[in-house]
Amino acid sequence: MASSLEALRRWVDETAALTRPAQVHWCDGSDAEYRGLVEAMLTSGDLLELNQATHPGCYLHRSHPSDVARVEHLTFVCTRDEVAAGPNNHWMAPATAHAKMDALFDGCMQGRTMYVIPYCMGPIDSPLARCGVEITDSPYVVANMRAMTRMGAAAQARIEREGRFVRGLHSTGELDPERRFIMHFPEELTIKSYGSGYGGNALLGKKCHALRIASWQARDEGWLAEHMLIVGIQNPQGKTHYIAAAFPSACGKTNLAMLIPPEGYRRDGWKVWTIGDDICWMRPGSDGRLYAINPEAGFFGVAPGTSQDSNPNALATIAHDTIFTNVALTADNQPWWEGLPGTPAIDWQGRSYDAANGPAAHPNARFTVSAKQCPTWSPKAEDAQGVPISAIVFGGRRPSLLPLVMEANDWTHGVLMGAAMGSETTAAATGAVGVLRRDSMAMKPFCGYHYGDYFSHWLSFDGNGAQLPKIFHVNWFRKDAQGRFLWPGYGENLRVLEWMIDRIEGRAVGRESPVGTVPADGELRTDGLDLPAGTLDMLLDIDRAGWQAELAAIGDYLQSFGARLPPRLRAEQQRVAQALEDTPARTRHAIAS
Ligand code: OXD
Ligand code: MN
Repeated sequence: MASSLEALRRWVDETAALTRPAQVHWCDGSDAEYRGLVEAMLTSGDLLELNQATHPGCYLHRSHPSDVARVEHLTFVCTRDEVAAGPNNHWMAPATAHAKMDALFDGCMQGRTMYVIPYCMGPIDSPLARCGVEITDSPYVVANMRAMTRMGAAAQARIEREGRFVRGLHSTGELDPERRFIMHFPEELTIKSYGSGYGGNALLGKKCHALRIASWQARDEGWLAEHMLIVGIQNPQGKTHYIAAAFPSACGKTNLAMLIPPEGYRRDGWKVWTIGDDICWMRPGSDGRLYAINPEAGFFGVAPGTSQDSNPNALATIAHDTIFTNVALTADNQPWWEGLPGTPAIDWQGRSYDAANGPAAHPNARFTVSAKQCPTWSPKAEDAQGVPISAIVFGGRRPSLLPLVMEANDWTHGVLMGAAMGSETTAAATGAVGVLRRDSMAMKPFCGYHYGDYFSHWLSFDGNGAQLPKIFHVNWFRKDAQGRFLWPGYGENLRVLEWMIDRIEGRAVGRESPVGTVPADGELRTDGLDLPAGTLDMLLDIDRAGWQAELAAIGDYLQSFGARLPPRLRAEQQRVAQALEDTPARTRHAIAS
C-alpha cells in the first residue's frame, strides 16, 4: 500500500525511476506476505527447504562464495567535512559517493521486484525507537528484515505520523566485489548499499542504521547507540539487574545474552533474561539512570560453535522457523556446522563434503530468527521505556595480560577501558583472522563519526545528577603457556556477573590495582568448578611490566585521534600510567613483575 506521506512516496517514485523495476511491492509484514516470499524463493533457488520433520519452517540460503561477511574496506561514511568521519572510517565526499552509487543503481532492478520495507528499530510505541525504510530488490533481505525488525504496516503508520525516517537503498547488483560499496550519509539520514546480499551489508536496519547512522543521531540527541548485548540477571531474591556488554563481532555476545546458569546457581534460583544480543540504545531517564532498548527484533547469529554446550538456548531458538545462511547439511538435510554432533554430507557451497575444502559450514555462517522464539526472551524487551542498566561491560579476545574481570574506578576510567579495548579479529569481517586490533567499545566498524568526538560524547554523560552504571572489563579468552583457555566460559561466566552485582550492591570489597579492581580472595564463587590450583590467581593477575607496555600502546593509539581526542581521556591514561609507576613492584595478585 503506497504511503500517505508525500516525502516517502516521492522517494519511492524517484528510486523506481532510477532503478526501473518490473514492479514495486510495499511490504506489510503479514504472514501471507512471508509465505508468498518463501514460495517464490524456493522456486528461484534462493532458498532450499531443510528437513521439515526435524526443522519445521527452516530454510537454507547459500550466498555467493565471495559475499560472506561485512566488507569494512568498502564501507564509507560520507560527511560534508572529511574530519567529521574520523580516522576510524573510510570517507568519501557526499557528491562523489552519490554519483558513484546512482550510476550503479541506474536500471539495476530491471525485470525484478522492488520491495519497500518500512521498519521500526525498537518497540513500536517506544520513544527511544527510530524508524527507517529500506528499498531492496532482494526477497532474502525482506525475509530477514521481517525477523530482525518490526517491519510492515505498524512501522509505516508510525513513519507517517512522525514524518521522519532513515532512507536505505539496497541492491544485490551483480555481486561483483569490484562493484560493491556500503555508503552512509549521516547528515542526510541516508544509506546506499550495492553489490552484496550479506546480512551486515544488506539488512540496512542493523549495522548501517542502528549503529552507524544511529550513533550520529545519538551524539546529536544525547543518547548512545552501542554494539552491546543486554541481559537481565535475576538473583534468588527475585531482583533483576540489567547488564549491557560490548564485545567485538563473533566474541560471544549471543552466548552471554542467552546464558544458562551453572547447575548450583539454577538450584539456588538464579535466572537469566535475554533482551538483546548485538545492539543497545541507551538514554538517561528522569532518575539519572541509563535506560536501554534493543532496537532489533531478532537474532542474526554466528552458527559455527553454537552447540548444546556453548548455547543450548540458541539451539532451542533456531529449532524451527529460521533462515540459515551458508551452513552445511547432513545426509538427511538437517543444517550442520562445526561444533554440532553428527557429520556433514554437503558443504556450505553445496559440494559433497571433503575436509580438504576446509570447514563444512562457512566460519561466518549465520541464522536469522525472531527473538520471540528464544526460551529466555524477556517480556521487558517490549517495554517502551527500556530497562535500567546497572553495569556496562567491555571485553575482547585477549590471550594474555587482561584479567578475567576488573572494575573501573569511575566513569572516566571506564571510558578509558572501553576506548582501550583490543581483540583478535574474527571471521565476521573479511581479512586476516586472529590479529590483535584496537576496537574501542567494539565500535571500530560501526561508529558513524570521529572516535575522538565519540569519546567526548561518552564522557559527557558524567554529571548533572547522573546515576551511571558501574563499568567493568572482562576477558573470557585468557590462555596459558600451552595455549589452552584458562577459564571455562559460557554458563560459568555467571560467576563473574555475580561478582559485579555484589560490587554494585556493596557486598564485595575487591582488590584495587592501578588498572582496576579485581575480585579479592574468595569473592569469586568457584564451587562446582574444576579449576586447577593457581588458575584463578593467573586469571586475576596484574602483570606490571606487561601493563606498562599496554598503557604506552594505549597512549599511542589515543594520540592517533589528534586534536579531537578529549584531554580528559589523555589525562586519565597518564594518571593510570603514573599510578603503575608509583606502585611497588610486588603486591600479591595486584602487581607482580
Ligand atoms: C554482526 C557483526 O553480524 O558484528 O553482528 O558482524
Ligand atoms: Mn555485531
